[in-house]
Amino acid sequence: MAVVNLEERFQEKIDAEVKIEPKDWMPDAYRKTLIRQISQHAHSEIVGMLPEGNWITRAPSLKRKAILMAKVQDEAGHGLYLYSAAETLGISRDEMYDQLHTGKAKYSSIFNYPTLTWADMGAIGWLVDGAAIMNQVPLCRTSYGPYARAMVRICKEESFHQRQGFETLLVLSRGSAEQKAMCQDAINRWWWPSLMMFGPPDAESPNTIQSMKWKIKRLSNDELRQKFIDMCAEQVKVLGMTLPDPDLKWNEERQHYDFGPINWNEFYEVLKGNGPCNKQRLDARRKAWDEGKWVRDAAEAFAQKREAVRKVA
Ligand code: BYC
Repeated sequence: MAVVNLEERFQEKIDAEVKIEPKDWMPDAYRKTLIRQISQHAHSEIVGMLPEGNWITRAPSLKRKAILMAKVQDEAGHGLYLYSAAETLGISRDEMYDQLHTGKAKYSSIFNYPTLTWADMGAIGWLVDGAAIMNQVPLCRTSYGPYARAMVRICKEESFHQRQGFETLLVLSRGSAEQKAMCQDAINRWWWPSLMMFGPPDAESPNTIQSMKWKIKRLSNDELRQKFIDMCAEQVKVLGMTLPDPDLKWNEERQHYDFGPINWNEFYEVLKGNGPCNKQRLDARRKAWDEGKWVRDAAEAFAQKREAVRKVA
């Protein structure tokens, strides 16, 4: 069949909400976009373990430690589902890791910021996981079957993560003057980077139009960002805290909150590798890869041994 026809039939399937599965024909650009997005998403989960992992040994109680450990483990699990989903598109896990370690593949800008106090664990849960869910719930209906199915479970876990973050902040917000100040400071530092998680403004987003046509993305970067701001502007009142934006104001006509300018220069600098922790994060991932070599070698040797026994039997 001519490629034009194949492309037309492919788009018809998408328009009819039929999921695309690994063995189906798909345009090269669709495959490439998905590999880019899913692998970037997987890398974000794995790198995202680092800022929180930093606080496991310093959690203020055994209960908080157990919760934080479970959350960080969930993130490892999310990374693994996503790497598996990307593999169905014909890229190997080693290739993806290599792209991360050589700086060829991106991961979410948010994980290049430091976690300075315990309140950051709450702010990450509330704001970072909150932004992640806002972005990822529509991905449960994304057009590529394996990605959509991975997202269902991920979203369930993310929603627990968000609640535990909010609860952590709620406890601090009702605590001593120092705890209140720590809570406000964490919100101040994480607010603007969280808004950048949704990606550049629609007018500067090279991928959005095509990704929406293919129903990889269901909502644009700006639409999701606005939904997130509307949600947080209300939730922050429950905490008795404020968001660090003097221009944040309910707009009756738009039925949305207006907000102040986002520093896109900072976003692009972080993407270029110039954020506060880019080097530290990549170094940690490369070190983990190098130090894990003996585990990979042992697993490989064991698999070969078992295969040899199976052949003899
Ligand atoms: N950070 O055309 P655009 C998590 C890149 S993990 C870095 O709008 P697209 C969690 C973009 O890749 C959260 N790069 O792109 C884990 C593109 O560059 P390339 C991660 C960004 O793909 C642990 C360029 O900018 N979530 O939830 O249409 C603990 C132009 O952008 C960012 C996902 O990955 C950024 N923030 O839209 C807690 C969700 N934004 O690749 C939480 C899945 C943009 O062309 N991904 N770029 O060189 C998506 O939904 C979309 O990929 C994005 C960007 C909305 C992020």
